[in-house]
Amino acid sequence: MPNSAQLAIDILQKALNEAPWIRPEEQAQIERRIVQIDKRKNDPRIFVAFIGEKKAGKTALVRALTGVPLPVAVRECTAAICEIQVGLEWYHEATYGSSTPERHFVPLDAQEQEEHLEDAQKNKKKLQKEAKDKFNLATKALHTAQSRVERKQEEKIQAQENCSLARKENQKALGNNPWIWSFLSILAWLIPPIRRRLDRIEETTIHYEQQEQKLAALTTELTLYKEEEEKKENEYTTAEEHQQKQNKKAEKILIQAQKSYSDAIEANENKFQSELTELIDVHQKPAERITIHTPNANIPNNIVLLDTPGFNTDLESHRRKAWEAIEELADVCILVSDLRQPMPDTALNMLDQLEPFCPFMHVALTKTDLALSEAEELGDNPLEEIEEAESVARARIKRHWDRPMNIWRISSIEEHDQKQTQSLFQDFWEQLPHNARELKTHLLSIHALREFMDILTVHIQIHKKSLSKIDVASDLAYAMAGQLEEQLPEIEHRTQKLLTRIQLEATEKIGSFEQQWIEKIEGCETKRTLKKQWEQLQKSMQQSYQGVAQELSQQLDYGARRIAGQIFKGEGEIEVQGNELSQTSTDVAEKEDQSQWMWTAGGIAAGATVGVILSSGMALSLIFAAGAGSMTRLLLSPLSKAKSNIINNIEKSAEQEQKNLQEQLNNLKEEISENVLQAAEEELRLQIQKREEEERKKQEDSLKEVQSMLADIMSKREELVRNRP
Ligand SMILES: Nc1nc2c(ncn2[C@@H]2O[C@H](COP(=O)(O)OP(=O)(O)O)[C@@H](O)[C@H]2O)c(=O)[nH]1
Ligand SMILES: [Mg+2]
Repeated sequence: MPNSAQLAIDILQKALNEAPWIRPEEQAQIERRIVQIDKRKNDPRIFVAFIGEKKAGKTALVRALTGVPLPVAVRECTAAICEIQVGLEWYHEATYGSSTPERHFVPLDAQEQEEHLEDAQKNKKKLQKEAKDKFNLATKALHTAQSRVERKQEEKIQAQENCSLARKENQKALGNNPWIWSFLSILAWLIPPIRRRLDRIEETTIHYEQQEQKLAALTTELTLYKEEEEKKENEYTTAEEHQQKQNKKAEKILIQAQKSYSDAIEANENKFQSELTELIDVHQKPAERITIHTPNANIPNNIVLLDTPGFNTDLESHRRKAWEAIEELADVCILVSDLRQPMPDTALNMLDQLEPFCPFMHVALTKTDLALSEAEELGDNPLEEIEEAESVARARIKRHWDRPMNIWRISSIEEHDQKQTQSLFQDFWEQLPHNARELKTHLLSIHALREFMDILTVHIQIHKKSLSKIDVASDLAYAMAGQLEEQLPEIEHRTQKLLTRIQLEATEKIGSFEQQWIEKIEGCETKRTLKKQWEQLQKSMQQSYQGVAQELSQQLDYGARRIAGQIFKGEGEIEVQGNELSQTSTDVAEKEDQSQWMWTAGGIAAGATVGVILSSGMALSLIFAAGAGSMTRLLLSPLSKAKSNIINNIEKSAEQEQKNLQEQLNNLKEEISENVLQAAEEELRLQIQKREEEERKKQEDSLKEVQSMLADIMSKREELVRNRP
């Protein structure tokens, strides 16, 4: 496995782990690249992809090169990615979507027919041998009979000669007058020459008769032999006819067996072809990918041909499929284009897209046969027209692809064209660069890093944009602060309610002090205790009034802050929604019950001053208290009179203090409302500012993070680019 692949996978994986802000679709894209690169690791095969516009003739070319019966049509046809390689037997398997094959080729069983065929072949041999043996025997018997006849004929000729010699001898012995010898025979005993002559005659006659008998016997024998020969001849003819008949019979059986075997083979071929059509044709139920094995393609084992749907197909999913296959698999691309309209713009654009993925690209200009005949029909010079078309193609490609490449002119349909195309590609297969695969992996790795860099660049832009957007968010917030002002009547209303409540409380509190003081005065039994008590009371009255004023001002502060909180929260009226701020205020609302929610930070300026204002009004009440007259005068009066005098003073003082508090609180109404509003605004501003700063810091930090990641990947990529295999 080339180092670049593992290096790229490691870089991408690490970056993905460190970048939780990557969006799901970006993550999916990077993970897809990782899978693509990873898949290439253990696959040594070189993939040659046939790409181009629909109907350019890609499938027809692959078909011509491999003999695989891929569906070809005048209309757009190929909808699946087809991987074709050499195998021991015809085979295909289809994958739909997931990576496990879902359908594969199961051939029809042709074993029975094959056995039949073998039997018929054996039977033919046996019958032929039997008939031949018989025929040979008959031939041999005939030959024997024939040679016997020949020999007998020779013997007969010899016997005929002997016979005629014997007859001549006999005639010679008899002389010219044979009849005389019967007369002379009586004289034979007297005359020795006659006797000798007579002996001679008798001897030659016997010899002659013997020879004649012999000849007659031979003639009979020859007749028999001839008859025998004739019989053998008949037998021979029968044997010959038998042999011919047997041969014919065996031949017939064999032909039948051959036919049913080839029918079975054809049925399988048809099945294979129709299944392929079903799996590939746009109009049927095409699979995603199909792997096809062919036993008789003349391509090297380590090469896979890839037929793809046209990249200008109307179906987006097919375009994507074709493109993904090219990205992931194509080590070498063959751009197929109709010679009659060579290299249209879509094809040229494809070249630009291919560049980062494809180390080697070549061009096949198809349908040369059609171009030739069309030129001929138009009365043009066909060869010139073709040369012209090729040079147009070459010129157009040149602007988009400057690496070395082949440009072939081919035809894919007629058998002789297919043969020529095959032989044209033969050299090409043999000369495929051995590092094509490694180079492609390298390119893909570099491209994947580039893609990640693009994603990071987009993130940097997004970060920068949202940094400037923080101001926009605060603009919005300030606009809402303006809205707060509109809440003034509401604030005043609530403040009035608060004041009324506090006034009531003040009255109650002072009333209860008054009660206590009066009880204390009334409880004095002597003038001495009365004096002491009154002196103490005068001191503590100031403290008590101060205490009440402080408590009230605390309540006022608390109440004002609550109003500020309620108004700021708006209780549904002013809600800061659609930006960061609303989230924060919701968070707060979640933490605290709405009715409890109050202004916590900052404080209400009114609250801080109220205490002072309230207590500064107290002087008059104290003077009223002191207005009870001098202690000596008091003590000179009878005890009961003194007590009622003091009590009177206490009542006046408390009344004055209540009045004083009420007046002051009434005067505070506007100021408090105003302060509530200001505080709310100030608080809003502070919070916005704080969050804005936090947000800015966060964004700046992550911007820095993305920038450093980008720089890191960029340098690693550059290193990878330098170390091209
Ligand atoms: N005469 C002729 N027709 C061809 C040739 N190549 C393809 N065709 C026809 O062009 C049409 C489209 O071919 P096909 O291979 O399906 O195109 P693809 O979409 O690029 O795969 C079909 O009707 C083919 O028969 C060729 O070399 N000569
Ligand atoms: Mg096709």
